[in-house]
Amino acid sequence: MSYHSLSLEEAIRYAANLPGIFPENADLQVREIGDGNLNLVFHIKDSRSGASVIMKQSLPYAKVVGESWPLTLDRARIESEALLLQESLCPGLVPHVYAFDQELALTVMEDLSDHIIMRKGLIEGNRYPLFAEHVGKFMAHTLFYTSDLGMNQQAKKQQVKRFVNPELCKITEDLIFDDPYTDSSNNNYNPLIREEVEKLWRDEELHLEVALLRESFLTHAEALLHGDLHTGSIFITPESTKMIDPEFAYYGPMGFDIGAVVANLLLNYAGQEGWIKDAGQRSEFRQYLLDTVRDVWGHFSRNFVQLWERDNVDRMARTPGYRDLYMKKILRDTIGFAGCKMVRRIVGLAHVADIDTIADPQVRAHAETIALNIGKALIKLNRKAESIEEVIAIAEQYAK
Ligand code: SR1
Ligand code: MG
Repeated sequence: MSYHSLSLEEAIRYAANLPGIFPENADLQVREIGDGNLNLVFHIKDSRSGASVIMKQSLPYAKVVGESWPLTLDRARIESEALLLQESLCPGLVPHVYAFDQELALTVMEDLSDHIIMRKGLIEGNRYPLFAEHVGKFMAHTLFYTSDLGMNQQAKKQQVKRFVNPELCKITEDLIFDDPYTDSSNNNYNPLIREEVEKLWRDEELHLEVALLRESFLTHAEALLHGDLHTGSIFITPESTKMIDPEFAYYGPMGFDIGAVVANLLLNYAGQEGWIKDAGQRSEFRQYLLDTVRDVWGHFSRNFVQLWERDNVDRMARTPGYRDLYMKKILRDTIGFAGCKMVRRIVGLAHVADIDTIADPQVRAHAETIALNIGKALIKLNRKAESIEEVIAIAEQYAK
């Protein structure tokens, strides 16, 4: 079938013909449930057997903007290949891919309807005690085993080729590392914080740090990243965590993924201004979020060091002192990228519901200012940071 976006009826017909998924007499029901910025997502369920799948189809443009922003369909191949690779490195932490159709840019995968999007869960005030362990393991395994530390270095170069993703990287380069720092027509911010935004545009010390982080994003092909690991790309229950949506996957600096997780926990932290009214309860939930930031870094770094000791393929990586310097660099990158990812969600094109759906514009502006201040402070800290505790101290300082 040549490429066109599927109608609901076509999606059902397509699903019915998938080998080995639905029984002959299936009564398939379909809903389009895509709420992201880029794709169609069909949920297809057999009302008789209860069997179900997700079919995700890439559109040839960015849905969030419209047809005026064309976007490669190759991102569907990248996503399905990344999911398969991640599953092989980290079974149970990503949805299983049943099939991929290159023509239609369509991936058929495991239905995770018993999970919820983590961003929604955090807005509702839910806690996820296993999240830090799961995401820390996911990042350590996927980043270590796709890097020059954990795989054959010539095979890695071939793998870099498979995951060259210029159009999606360009979105990140513009939306995260450029637009927010100038008066770009892509920007989108609450007029009540205009003064804060103008300060950001004039802050040359900040711009220098962002330029260095941008350089790292452009040039440091350290490992295969998820590339967009925010809490909207995570399906969760108290027992289970699944990382979804790696269409931005490419070879880049490891701290970019870890920074995305940290940033999105801190965006929710800032957004709590508008969610939990009782000051005591708000501060307790915020404490939980900060503990989670600490634990995400802790689980990631412990897992990564363990893999380094056990499975490192590079003799020179055993040089005394090298591992500690490497870990410090990942920490510093994590902090810098976390800061950039917070700032972009306040000033840039695409925002987050944790803050954007706060109804009262004054309360929203307060939450936005907290997020912006934390983000800027993290960016300025990045090259000097020694410990994740400094991130926690910054968050506490600006939420006072
Ligand atoms: C035009 S796409 C906007 C954003 O949505 C995705 O989730 C990425 O974060 C991207 O920057
Ligand atoms: Mg996405």
